[in-house]
Amino acid sequence: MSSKGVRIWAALFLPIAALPLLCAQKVVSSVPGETTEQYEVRMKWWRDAKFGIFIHWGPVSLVGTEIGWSRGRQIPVEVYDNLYKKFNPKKFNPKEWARLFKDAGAKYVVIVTKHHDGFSMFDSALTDYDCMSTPAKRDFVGELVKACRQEGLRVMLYYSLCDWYHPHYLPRPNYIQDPPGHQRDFQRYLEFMFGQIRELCEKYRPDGIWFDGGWEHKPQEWKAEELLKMIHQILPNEIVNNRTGLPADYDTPEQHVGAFNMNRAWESCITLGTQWSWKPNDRIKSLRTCLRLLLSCAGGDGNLLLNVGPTPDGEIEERQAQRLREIGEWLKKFGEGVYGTRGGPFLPGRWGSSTRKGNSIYLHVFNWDGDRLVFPPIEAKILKAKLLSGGEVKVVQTEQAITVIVPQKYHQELVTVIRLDLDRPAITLQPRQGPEVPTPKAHASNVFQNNPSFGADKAVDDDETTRWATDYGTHSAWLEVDLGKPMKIGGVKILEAAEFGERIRKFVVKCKVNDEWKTVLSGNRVGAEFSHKFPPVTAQAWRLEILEATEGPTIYEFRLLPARD
Ligand code: H79
Repeated sequence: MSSKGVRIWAALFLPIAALPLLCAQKVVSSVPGETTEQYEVRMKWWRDAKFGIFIHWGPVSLVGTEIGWSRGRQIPVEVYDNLYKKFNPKKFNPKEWARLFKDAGAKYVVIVTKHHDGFSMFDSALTDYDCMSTPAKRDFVGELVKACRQEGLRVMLYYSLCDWYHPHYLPRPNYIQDPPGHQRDFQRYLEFMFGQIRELCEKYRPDGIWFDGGWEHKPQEWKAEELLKMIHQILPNEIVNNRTGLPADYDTPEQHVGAFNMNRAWESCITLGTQWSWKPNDRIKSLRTCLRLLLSCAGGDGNLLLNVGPTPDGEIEERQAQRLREIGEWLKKFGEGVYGTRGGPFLPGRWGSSTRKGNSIYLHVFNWDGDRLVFPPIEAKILKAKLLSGGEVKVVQTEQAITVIVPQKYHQELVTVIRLDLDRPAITLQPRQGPEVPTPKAHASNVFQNNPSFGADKAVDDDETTRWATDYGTHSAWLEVDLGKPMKIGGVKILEAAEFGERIRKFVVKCKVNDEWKTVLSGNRVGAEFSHKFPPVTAQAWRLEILEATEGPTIYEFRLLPARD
């Protein structure tokens, strides 16, 4: 039987006394022959951390386009490759950055040392295309590593295997023309790459390497096994991600939350804005969304690696910095349900997510079914329930269900946190479905090119990265929402995709009472974020009527806020 087969079989039938035996089994990891127990010891800090910060920074930040990808596309190669001569981040203060990451509640950072564009942000003896050739002449990576360590943060280094700058990298990017007679020799690139990774390990002694850009070659072509062996010879406890093409220690879903998985470590990397490297006037995700991402990752037994893109001056812009501090403030109050937890037992969903530690289950609730949530039953007895975010919670446990009741006035706009204390370790519970909450149904007068990616439902999916859009030339439109049952609503929040212009110039919000549409709110501009409270009304059907728009209106979120009185 395969080792995976043994593990699944064992998990189902073996008594707890057999656990040490289980741990002797081999695991899929970056260290050949490692046992599950050895793997878990090596991964412990990373598993407990739950939250890390990703940093994408380089000469490209001067032009504000995407790192790596904009070379030879939006930015001509000759321009891109000479940006480093002007890269002089006068305000770069690594201690301030490290303090900010610490204040955000992050436990580790991942620093881009070389992206696909080939520029080394560390002092490399193997190339002059590095930070020491900038007017700043500073080892940005080195300074940052030191400052982060001083704040007690773990440090991992990002390294792109693909390198579209190196003269011996293959395949040659189609926007590059080699001088006549130049023969590319991939082996020479590999020597350079191995050399740089050796430099990173020996010089900065990171806690892990975060590879990227492996998709242009098979792991064998990268000599990935040899690469991991070299890394572990220098640093035996190193953690390595899966992007050499070998599975190594953990999976890396990008720009989305990974699926629930207790058997394989994973980390979602997600941008705080919409781009990896600095983009001026970028849209920054709301605090609610950031917490939702963090808690969905934790609830799925994964980590969140949240990306910041510092400015060309060397600052983390105030809007990003503020969001990080807000996350940190929240974590100071509610971190006990995040750090050191495992995901489950209830699967994450629209309702929220759950984590567990010791004898406790933490429920992180984002959406309710009225004043309650109905969970499937669990084998353990609930001894106590506490509403950590303030107020009173009532829990009714039967053989059929667990009903968690919290009066609407205690529902938090960010997230409501409940701790259930059990009569046994929460980790003994098998994962199971979470509660169902009604999903609003939406339809609209017009959808951009009838494209479902811009459908009316995108305005009520509680995801501010997707939007409802209308056709060009649309100057009025409506969006109708059916909540599934009558709900007492006390306000709205509307997020317009204002980066395309504040198109809405006149609108009303209506609800259907006794078969008649009643106006509860009227206004002019909406903009990036519009919130308004009104006297509570109980209704099932709601409408946003856009009476005047300069161009086809488009909306990320139309959220009806439950009345809290
Ligand atoms: O470093 C970050 C990204 O630059 C890098 N991985 C994260 C951590 C990455 N490398 N490749 N990809 C992401 C996939 C890229 C896809 C796209 Fe594109 C790049 C979509 C838009 C820009 C290529 C260019 C495909 C469409 C345009």
